[in-house]
Amino acid sequence: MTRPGNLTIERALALARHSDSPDHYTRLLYSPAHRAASAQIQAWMREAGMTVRVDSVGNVIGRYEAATKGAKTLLFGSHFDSVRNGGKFDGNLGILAPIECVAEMNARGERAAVAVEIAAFSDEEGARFATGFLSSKSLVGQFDRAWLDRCDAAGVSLRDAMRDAGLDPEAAGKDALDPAQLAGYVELHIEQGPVLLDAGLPLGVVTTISAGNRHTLTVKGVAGHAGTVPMKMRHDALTAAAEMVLVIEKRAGAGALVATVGILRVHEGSSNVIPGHVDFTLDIRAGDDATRRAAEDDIFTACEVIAKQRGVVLTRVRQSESKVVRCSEAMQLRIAEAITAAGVEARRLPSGAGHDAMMLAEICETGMMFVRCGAGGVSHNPAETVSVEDAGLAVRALLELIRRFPPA
Ligand code: HGY
Ligand code: MN
Ligand code: MN
Ligand code: MN
Repeated sequence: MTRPGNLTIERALALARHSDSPDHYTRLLYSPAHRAASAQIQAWMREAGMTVRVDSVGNVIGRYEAATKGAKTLLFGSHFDSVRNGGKFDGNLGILAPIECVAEMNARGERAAVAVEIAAFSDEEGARFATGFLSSKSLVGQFDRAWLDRCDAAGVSLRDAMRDAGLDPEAAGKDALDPAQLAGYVELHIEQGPVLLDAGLPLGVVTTISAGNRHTLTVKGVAGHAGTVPMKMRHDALTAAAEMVLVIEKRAGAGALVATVGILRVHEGSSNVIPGHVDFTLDIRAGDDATRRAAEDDIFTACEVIAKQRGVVLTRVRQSESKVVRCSEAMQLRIAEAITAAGVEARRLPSGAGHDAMMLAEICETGMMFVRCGAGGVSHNPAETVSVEDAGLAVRALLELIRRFPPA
């Protein structure tokens, strides 16, 4: 085996060159770069001795047979779409490291007691259609056909984008996995935070995955001439939204949750027009659902008061919701044993980020293994980085996990 982790890191950097933008890494669902990345992942899976299929929403699923026919399947996976101007390892690492493992086993003619599948999910971030976890939801039978009518910023519907990508929207979501075939799901992912870095540890075992709701809030005021309308007579949609954004930040600062306004759009904006129509996104997360719900109630009540005071109209849509997920104890133990066998202390920690594992947890024993993030633990940022050593230890630990997995 070449130095474990080398192949994974090299390929992550190569895969990031399939980007929608020439000057930073962005890969949105079904874009030309997304399709090129899909083809590249398929080629690497075949090279590793896997058979490959592409499902109804563009998930790429590689399969490496077990030593005996009829064995259950241990599924690995993560996503190959990205946020805008993202990091090269978010998602991709959880596809490429398991491929390196299978390539190593294949080179030795080695088979495990379970079949190994790797799912490269086509859309986890939801950056194009605001449909978080679309493709893992589809794989667990939760595809929402209403998503087909959602449009991206250019007005292209998911339905048309699927057709352009050679997929049949009518077939979307009709090929969910059979849970009875699964021995479990394990997602390798970068931590996207500083905990392992601060602890001086390369790998971790995820205990819970915090849940996030995503909303779009729309503020309608009165557009007007920037030069003639006195300040006191304005119903400025943008200053109302700005006050709401600061209220959101203040409420989240009250503790035990995080809230982010990642996108704010002034519709038909001009420098000499008082904004009449603004919308903004709200991503709100907490370690438990009750805390998050209470914060949502407080925030929406406070925003309504601001709207009334400023004579603007506030409407809101919840784009997606997810519940806090506890990784299965059995899988946490298996992952911890594998990490220990790779010669590393197995630290347990929660995940503040959401992951496809949240969806798979609904149908099978699910766990996650974290890899230390360099550069201060930053992620969703081009500075995101992982060392070859840590990727190598992750490959070693995953191989231990596969080799120890009992015939289910
Ligand atoms: O938003 C998240 O937590 C993940 O990166 N989709
Ligand atoms: Mn992400
Ligand atoms: Mn991710
Ligand atoms: Mn994720």
